[in-house]
Amino acid sequence: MGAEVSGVDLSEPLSEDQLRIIRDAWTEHQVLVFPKQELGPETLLTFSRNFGELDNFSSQPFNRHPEYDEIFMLSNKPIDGKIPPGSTGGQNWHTDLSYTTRPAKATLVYCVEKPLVGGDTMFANMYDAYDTLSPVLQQFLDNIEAVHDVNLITAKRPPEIVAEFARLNPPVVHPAVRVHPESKRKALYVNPRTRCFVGMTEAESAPLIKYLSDHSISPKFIYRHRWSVGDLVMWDNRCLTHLAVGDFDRSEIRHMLRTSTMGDYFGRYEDENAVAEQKRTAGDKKLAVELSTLHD
Ligand SMILES: O=C(O)CCC(=O)C(=O)O
Ligand SMILES: [Fe+2]
Repeated sequence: MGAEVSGVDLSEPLSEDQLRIIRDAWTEHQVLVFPKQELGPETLLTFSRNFGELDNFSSQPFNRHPEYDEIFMLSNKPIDGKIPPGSTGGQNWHTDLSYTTRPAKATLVYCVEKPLVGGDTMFANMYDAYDTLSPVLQQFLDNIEAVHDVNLITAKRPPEIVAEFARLNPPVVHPAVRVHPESKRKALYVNPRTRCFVGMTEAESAPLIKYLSDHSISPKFIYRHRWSVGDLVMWDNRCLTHLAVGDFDRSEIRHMLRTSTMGDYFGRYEDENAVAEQKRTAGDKKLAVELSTLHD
């Protein structure tokens, strides 16, 4: 896992040949690092679109780029004197947007500014995590689903943002093991943001989720990226988990731009009826507002 790609300028349009080489290398290595790139929001978006339709981060009530819906800011750089609420670090191991019904495929992060020491990103290989389980546990996991819950994100954020984040993202169900559409390999899709297995109690699920989460971050399954300014790192959320290490001096700036491509796979809400009801009442309220403006 992890490969460095040199000899390409990502701010320029790429040929089909170059893109094929990048896509193949990505399938083979899961994390690609493109050092010494000079990208702005527009060129980052153009490059990212080569790997799929971009998420507009409507699931995120914070840290969105003021001009570009499809860019999320991983940044502790003050805006109008205030540090953004979702600033990086202090999170748990996860795979991007697993708390939505359409989890991310690729995530691309471009490093604009970084602290002198720390602020690395670590990646755990969920193919290896799966492959090294006993056949009996593999078979058990192959046949079950798990609930992913945004409330299990451990990041320090103001309570009103946490509440809005949860309102936007009701719990969802995904298989505990996913087959990667390109490599055809099985990858474990359980991590510390998994609340329980479908059909099992939380008490029954918790020790297994903890075991799998701990097992999947064995040092031999890890690539740790130590950032340099100008790095573009692109990873595959279908077969990896990652962690933004929150060990840096917060008086220093860590400023990165992120895009994510939307996955081809769809999960479902844990409680479809409650979500339909929530949408219906939200729709009713909107209709009431529209009608009242009509009458005015
Ligand atoms: O800041 C990082 O290194 C990664 C942050 C992250 O995990 C995310 O945005 O999903
Ligand atoms: Fe992430």
